[in-house]
Amino acid sequence: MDPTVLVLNGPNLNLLGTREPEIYGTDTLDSIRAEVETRARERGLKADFRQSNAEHELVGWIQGARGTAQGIIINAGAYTHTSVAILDALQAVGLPVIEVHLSNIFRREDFRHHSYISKAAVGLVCGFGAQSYVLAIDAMAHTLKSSTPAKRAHR
Ligand code: CA2
Repeated sequence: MDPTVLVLNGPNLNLLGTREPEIYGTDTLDSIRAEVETRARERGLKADFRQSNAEHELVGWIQGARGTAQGIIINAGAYTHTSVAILDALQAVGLPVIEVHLSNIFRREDFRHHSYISKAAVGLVCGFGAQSYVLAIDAMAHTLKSSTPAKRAHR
């Protein structure tokens, strides 16, 4: 069975495509979902794509990934900069995590320069709009491939 990647989206990302296109682009979250699902299939993965405005729901989904998903891609939205609870959940679940942002958070306000999520992440993709998610799928496919026992044995 194809490995499952949980793709989580935090608060206000449901508004994509309706406001602030100069920062976040014109893609809607539904169109990003379609792109992510297609790329995941091409890379031999299954994407489980979700969005919530509630921190506790995101924490619950991360906890539930143990035993059901092989990796997590997360755009935690504003919780990126505030949530120790999401960091703790990501560290507890012990799966490879890739952090994603549509915008380049380092070109923006100072308060966006710090991410709690990064501490739990293998890596970070930001600044490429919807393409950040597609690149993160590629990075996750690579990460999962290089951590399979068969591959490790050949190193
Ligand atoms: O660039 C990103 O992906 C962010 O995670 C987006 C968050 C922001 O707080 C982070 O600093 C960077 C905000 C998501 C809000 O999305 C909206 C979309 C359309 C209209 C209004 C907000």
